[in-house]
Amino acid sequence: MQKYNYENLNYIYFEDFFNETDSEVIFNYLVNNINWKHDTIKIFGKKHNLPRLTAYHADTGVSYSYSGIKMNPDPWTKSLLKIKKKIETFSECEFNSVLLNRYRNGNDYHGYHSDDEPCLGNQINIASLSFGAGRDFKFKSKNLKESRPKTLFLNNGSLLLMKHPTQAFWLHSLPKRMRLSSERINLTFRLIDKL
Ligand SMILES: O=C(O)CCC(=O)C(=O)O
Repeated sequence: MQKYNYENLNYIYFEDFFNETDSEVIFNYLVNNINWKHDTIKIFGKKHNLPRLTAYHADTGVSYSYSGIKMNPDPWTKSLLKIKKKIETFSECEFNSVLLNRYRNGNDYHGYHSDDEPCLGNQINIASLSFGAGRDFKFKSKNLKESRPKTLFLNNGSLLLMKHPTQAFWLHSLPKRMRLSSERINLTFRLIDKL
């Protein structure tokens, strides 16, 4: 387990949060049982497909809006709830929603952003689980003087707990990896204010 807390970048990375067997079972469950959507976003008035598939599960009435997309929740499944409980016990944080991202191959990606929407409050802790292909994950400071990004390699079965105040000071991204043909699924658990 790697703990990092320096210059407001505060995270815990747990490489083997799930063992290989459990990770494979969970990956297959997610591929076959989640209702994956291909959303579009508008950039300068033009519609673009998101470069990944997504899904969103949460407590009743807990919707999530980001980048102009409003996600209404599907209910928790038994398996997602079991995973949520395990993460809550480990992190001592409470979560009421999970955003799922499915990267079909190395062409799918997530651009730099921070998860700092007002509905997340001002003490934001986010638990991020990875299954399938390992991918680089980058942190970049919002302070332009510190321009060098930091890279973490997110393994199959790993947990990255991004703790307060990371989202206020750092952006993160999952860059393209052109030669990669295998899939990765990411689950980010959040605590969202119910409107
Ligand atoms: O796939 C990842 O590891 C990143 C996901 C992410 O940044 C997000 O859902 O906000």
